[in-house]
Amino acid sequence: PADLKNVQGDIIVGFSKRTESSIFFQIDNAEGFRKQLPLLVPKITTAAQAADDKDAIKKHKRAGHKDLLKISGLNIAFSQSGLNKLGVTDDIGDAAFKQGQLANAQGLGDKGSTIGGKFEPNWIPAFKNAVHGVIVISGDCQSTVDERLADAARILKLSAHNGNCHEVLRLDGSARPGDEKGHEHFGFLDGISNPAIEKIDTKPFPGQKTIRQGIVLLGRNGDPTKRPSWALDGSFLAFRYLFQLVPEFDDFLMHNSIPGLTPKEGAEFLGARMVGRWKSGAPLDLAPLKDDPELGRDPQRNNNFQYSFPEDIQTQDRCPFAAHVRKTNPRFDLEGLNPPISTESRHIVRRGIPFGPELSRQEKQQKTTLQGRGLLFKCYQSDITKGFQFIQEAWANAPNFPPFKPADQVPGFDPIVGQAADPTSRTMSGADPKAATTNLQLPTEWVVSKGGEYFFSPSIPTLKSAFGR
Ligand code: N7H
Repeated sequence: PADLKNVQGDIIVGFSKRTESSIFFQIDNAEGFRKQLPLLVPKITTAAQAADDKDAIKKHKRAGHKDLLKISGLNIAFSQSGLNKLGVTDDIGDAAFKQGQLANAQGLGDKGSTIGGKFEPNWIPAFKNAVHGVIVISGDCQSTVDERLADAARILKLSAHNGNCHEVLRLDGSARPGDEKGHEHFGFLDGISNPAIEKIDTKPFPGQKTIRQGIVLLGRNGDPTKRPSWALDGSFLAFRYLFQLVPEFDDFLMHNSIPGLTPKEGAEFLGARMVGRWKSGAPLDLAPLKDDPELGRDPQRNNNFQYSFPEDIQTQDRCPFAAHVRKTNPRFDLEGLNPPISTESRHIVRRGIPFGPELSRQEKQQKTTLQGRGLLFKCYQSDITKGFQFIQEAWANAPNFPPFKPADQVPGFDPIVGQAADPTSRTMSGADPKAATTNLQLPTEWVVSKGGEYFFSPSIPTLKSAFGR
């Protein structure tokens, strides 16, 4: 098994964070960069340190302190073009990573236009040019992050003029304020369900799936692919810059409020049916009719479901087949088949953070987004082709998934992140449990992709030896 001291900390433990910045860079001087990289290693947060930080925060809270403990984390990862630039050209064995996200944009369903036979996604310019790597820095506040960044920039010679590398984009995320802490911008509690990793997360919560280390770490048990030796204990990071149209989402819920309830309750119910959880986090599979905030916040119970109630298997009574959490982690929908279809290799470790301001009064009144906000989506896996890319393309964007449902109830698209080539086909069934065969027409998109990239987050020994070169 992997030694926690050898693995970057955001992968298998995760940073404790109020705020997080991602600094995307291009390498200008490969030789200089390789020389400096080992010097950055003492500044990199390992999984062992991230675990200690978590314990320290728990103790700090338990001791009754109200202030935030000063904590930060720093990790680094490289795209295929970045590895090429560094002269690291061995085949790492993941088609999606090697291709890069820009070439995958159309496959993922991102919107764009075809110019001269070539597809151009509606992405921000930075992601349409080469991004060689990303430094991810988290902390209790912005000044902690800035301090760590200044340190890393000095070591790597990250500079606009005559450095080894220069910044092409910086994206800042932060937890939402007050009671919305831990909730994403549509208002739903996030970060509830992540897989437990064998021999690392030894006390999984009820219902939490334990996966082999090789599903997240390259070269470990469960990773069937032949990898270069420098890839051991690294992980792929899929980064997505996803904007969320919050007032438009809220307005849709009000307009399509589920009948038989007050308009507000019906809107809330519809939102829950789309996500598969109530805003509190309570899963529909356990609380199908009414929110249960206590269940939502209880880690002993809020993940302990499988879509395995007898009535789940052929109906959408408790949770729509297309609900975001059911689409992206179908549990018993595949593992309960005879013979079972294993979902182990489809698991990803999610580490996103929201970005952008709270809704303004004007946005609420006009029911229109006027300021950019959304999710800096990040997930780790040992294979992007089997993980993020597969979940997006073969599940969220696939109307017939999950399989074996009543013939008149095609699940439809994941209403949150499912992307349809033809927007008129973007529908879901089962939004209203009392009219499960009715297809609800969804707007073209509420989650708008403005770019992203696939990165490889190397082990500590590999960083120390600058990929053994
Ligand atoms: Fe999703 N949301 O607010 O609706 N997600 N997600 N996600 N997501 C989850 O269970 C959301 C996105 C997964 O194990 C929750 O921890 C939003 C992408 C997976 O039961 C909520 C965006 C992909 C899970 C959201 C977004 C995924 C999951 C419930 C974009 C992969 C775990 C909290 C802006 C392609 C499912 C929780 C499980 C959970 C939302 C993106 C995947 C509330 C707003 C792109 C695997």
